[in-house]
Amino acid sequence: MVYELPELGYAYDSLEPYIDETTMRIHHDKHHATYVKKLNEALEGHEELQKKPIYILMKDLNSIPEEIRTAVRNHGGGHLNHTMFWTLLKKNVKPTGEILTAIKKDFGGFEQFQEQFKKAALGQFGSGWAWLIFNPANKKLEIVNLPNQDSPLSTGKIPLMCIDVWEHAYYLKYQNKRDEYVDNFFNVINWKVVNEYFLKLR
Ligand code: MN3
Repeated sequence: MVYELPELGYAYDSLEPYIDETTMRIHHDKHHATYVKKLNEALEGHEELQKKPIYILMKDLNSIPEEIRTAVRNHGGGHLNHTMFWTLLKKNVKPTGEILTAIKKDFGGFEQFQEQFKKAALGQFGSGWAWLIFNPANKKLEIVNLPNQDSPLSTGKIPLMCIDVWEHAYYLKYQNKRDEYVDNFFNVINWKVVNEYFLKLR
């Protein structure tokens, strides 16, 4: 095993009632674990690639040999995206710091940001993620949605915050009501951590 499933870092039930314990257990222990397992299988025999952190592989997918590129894109993306996602979750943390200032500046206000983020999360047809990213090209925050396990890093964007809108992320509790899941997700964003990721760009 080269890549490993990271610890969640907090209790599975600590996001209740917004994200339920069973969903967190299955999502982390089964879904994320499977991405890690399949990523490791894909990279068997590719010692040079195994030495690199996963974000480096995702930044430059074209450098991955074609026969394993799709597997790395899917399972490497799954590993990277979920690894970030777990760090972003904590109940009742208010938006704070320079990230809040930048959100207000680039979206016209925090409520406008929330609206646009929700729209991206609901507008992702099928499986995927909505992202708050930093675009190095114009130095602005932007919201994008991407299908499957695609990473913003693969298109030169820096991910700061994200919501998983694969059905496995919410279906047990919310069934078809993705909009309720997204509304409640705003109660579990750890803005302190998002702010730290934003400050690292300086
Ligand atoms: Mn997921």
